[in-house]
Amino acid sequence: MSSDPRDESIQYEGAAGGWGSLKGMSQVFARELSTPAVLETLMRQNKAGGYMCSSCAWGKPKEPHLFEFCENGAKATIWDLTRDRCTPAFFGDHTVTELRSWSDYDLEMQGRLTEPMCYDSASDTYVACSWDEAFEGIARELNALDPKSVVFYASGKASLETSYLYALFARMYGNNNLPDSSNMCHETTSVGLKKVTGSPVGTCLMEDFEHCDAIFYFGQNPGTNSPRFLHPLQEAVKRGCKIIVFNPVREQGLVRFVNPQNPLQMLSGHATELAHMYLQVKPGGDIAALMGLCKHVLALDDAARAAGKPSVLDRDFIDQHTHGFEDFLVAARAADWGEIVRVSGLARSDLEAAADVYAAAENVISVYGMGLTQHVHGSQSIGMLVNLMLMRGNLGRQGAGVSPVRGHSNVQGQRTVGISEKPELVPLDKLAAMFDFTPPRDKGLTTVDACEGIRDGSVQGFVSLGGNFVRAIPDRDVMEPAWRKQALTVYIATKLNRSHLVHGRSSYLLPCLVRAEEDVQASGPQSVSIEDSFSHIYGSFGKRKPADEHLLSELAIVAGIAKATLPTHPKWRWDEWTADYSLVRELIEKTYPDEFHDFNARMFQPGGFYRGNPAHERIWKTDSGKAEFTNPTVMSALGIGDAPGRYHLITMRSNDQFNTTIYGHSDRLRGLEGSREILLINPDEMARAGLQEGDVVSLVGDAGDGVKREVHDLTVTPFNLPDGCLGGYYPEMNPLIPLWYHDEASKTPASKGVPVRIVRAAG
Ligand SMILES: Nc1nc2c(c(=O)[nH]1)N[C@H]1C(S)=C(S)[C@@H](COP(=O)(O)OP(=O)(O)OC[C@H]3O[C@@H](n4cnc5c(=O)[nH]c(N)nc54)[C@H](O)[C@@H]3O)O[C@H]1N2
Ligand SMILES: Nc1nc2c(c(=O)[nH]1)N[C@H]1C(S)=C(S)[C@@H](COP(=O)(O)OP(=O)(O)OC[C@H]3O[C@@H](n4cnc5c(=O)[nH]c(N)nc54)[C@H](O)[C@@H]3O)O[C@H]1N2
Ligand SMILES: [Mo]
Repeated sequence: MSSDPRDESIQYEGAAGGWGSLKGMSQVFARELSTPAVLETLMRQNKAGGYMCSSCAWGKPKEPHLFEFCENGAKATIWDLTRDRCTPAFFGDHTVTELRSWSDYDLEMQGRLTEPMCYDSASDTYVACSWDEAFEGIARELNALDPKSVVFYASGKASLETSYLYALFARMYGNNNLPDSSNMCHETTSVGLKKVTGSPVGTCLMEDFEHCDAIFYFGQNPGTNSPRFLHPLQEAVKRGCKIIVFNPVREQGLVRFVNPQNPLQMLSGHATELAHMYLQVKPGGDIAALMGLCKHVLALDDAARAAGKPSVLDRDFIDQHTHGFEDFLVAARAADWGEIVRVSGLARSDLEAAADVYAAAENVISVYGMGLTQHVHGSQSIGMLVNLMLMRGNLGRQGAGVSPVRGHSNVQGQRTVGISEKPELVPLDKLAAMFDFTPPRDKGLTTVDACEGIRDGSVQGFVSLGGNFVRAIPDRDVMEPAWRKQALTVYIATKLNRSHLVHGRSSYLLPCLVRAEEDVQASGPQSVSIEDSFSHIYGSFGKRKPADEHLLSELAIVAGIAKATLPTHPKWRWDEWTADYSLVRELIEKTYPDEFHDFNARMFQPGGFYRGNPAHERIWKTDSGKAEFTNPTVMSALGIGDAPGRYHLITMRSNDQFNTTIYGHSDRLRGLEGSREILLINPDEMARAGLQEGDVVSLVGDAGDGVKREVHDLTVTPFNLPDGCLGGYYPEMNPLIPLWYHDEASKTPASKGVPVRIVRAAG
């Protein structure tokens, strides 16, 4: 396929941003946007002293724009601040069995939950209860269960303060079963990047984007998932920085962009062309593509040295800071161009041209998202990406580094303050001393482990701090029935979703405040804090009137459950912590003094405060004490290879959704409107398969394990994609992903290369 970003193709070619993004927002939310309080909230979004958007984890600049929000951040805020309410009367009118037949969209459209609800099996409805009844009921169930059989999931939004107490409570209760949405997302980074750089998070700061000469951009879709990233990308391109994109899909956000904050661009409609080269790599083809880049950089180095010119490699850096280079050299020289081209689906000349850009650039940043992490060998792709960066010392200096773009607004921070199933990552000795208890030391359950436990009955209780777990996980058709065999499910949530209806024998729905809302406790109004993709911590202060008088903050709910469940202890001050969150920040500071010193004083600093990252300082906390070159054991990141009739399915997000929350049916930036029940496939593959546009087909799993996996009624839609792959939406496609199909190192489900076959509808 062409690498020319201006190429016309069978999909929307308008720019990202521009009038479209304003229209996208106002069409969906005309009614809410007319409310002055909503506009006032948006004006405070992502600004020092304001409130931090609950959508993505992109950084909040020191000098914010007048409107420091994007189309999708605004949608998330407005979605939270809806006027609709899902009250006890609603639950009285509908049995849970009936509600299970509703669409996910219709469930969330009922609006904000208002009162704590408890499942009543006699009437098959959720009925209102008091907070005390909820806490005591949950405590009774938890105390009747084996602590090892209970899971404490978190979905990446809740604040640092709440997350710290949540993890503490799980450990006091007796387990490390603290999977996070990160286990379906960037856990490949937490494990894979840590292995080679010693740091589980990105090494870049936001300022680095002002100093880079090239950006190598893998499998992340900023136009939809982190739109404020388009501003620094546009500025970088204007400075002459070259962006090289590797993505099977031509995402418009990376092709061209009209800045909605720039009146001249808005009026003239003049877009900035972003991608210098757009390489439509095959799903899972990144290891091969990166190997091609590395091979060509080596060839350039050989040629330079033969000609008596300076080395293309940063040999001083390699000698001083890395381990394993000689072995990697052997592997890279041995790698076969034929295989690289076949697996990546890219032309050798394109890879060489991209490597020329890499070698000519003084400073390079690599960016990546789910396109790398959600593969069976995703951690090896990250290893290969770091190999490329290490060759020219592009780590730990200004304008260079690795920048994974995280998902939920505080997903990185939740890990920082102890939500982790990996006890070795948590300062347990310190917690033991601070709180006078014996923390469990055994390994906790990841998301996939938790699912296996639910399937085989060993997990009997599931507490969910946000999220919509049963919709987000693989193998939905196996998991949903198994889910209901649990003794207890507890959901701390803002809106009704599918997971709440697939409940355990005893089940509680606990409605909470959102981040934009005022949180008043005994000591007065409270603020909370979050961490972004660049390891910066920000305070957030909500001002909106709460959606309902019965709502509690997430922190108060967690503390309420903990207090009711655990014995009293003079050091376990749940009421005091709830009354004054600055006391919780003091605990965080005491637990992590290097990162969080002067936490309360620094949290509202413009641009946030940096908690530091050793790899950014070229301190490598790896086994060898150096940054690691690694040799991939495979060329394709896919877990299951090609076979006749088999396709590799990419499950993707539309522009009108936040994960399992569907705002509407417009995927504007891809030119796809009106339906999510579609199957994207390129016209050549359509012809080979004898399919016509508009045909209705099914997808069936092709993982070879004998388990039946199916999704029906998908409309065939021609789309610009590489051969051999298909596109469809997450979460609709989740029944097709086998639970065991995950990254080998981190167990992140491999949602981007799912083996499937197309089956025509009968008749
Ligand atoms: N508006 C909005 N914002 C969001 C979210 C949302 O749903 N809506 N979700 C949030 C969350 S939790 C997360 S994790 C992030 C997710 O943000 P992203 O990391 O952008 O995740 P995806 O949209 O799932 O997919 C990323 C890209 O990977 C490409 N891709 C697929 N397979 C491959 C491959 O094999 N190789 C390469 N190179 N590319 C591939 C896809 O075409 C797609 O463009 O966004 C966060 N922000
Ligand atoms: N096939 C496929 N599957 C995937 C992915 C994929 O790309 N493809 N992506 C994966 C990724 S990256 C992720 S992160 C997971 C996401 O998985 P989750 O994080 O579990 O799911 P979300 O859809 O983000 O959760 C939405 C729900 O959270 C609740 N909620 C919203 N705001 C708040 C709040 O402020 N507080 C509380 N307590 N609750 C709130 C609402 O009730 C809402 O219904 O899905 C994963 N699953
Ligand atoms: Mo995510």
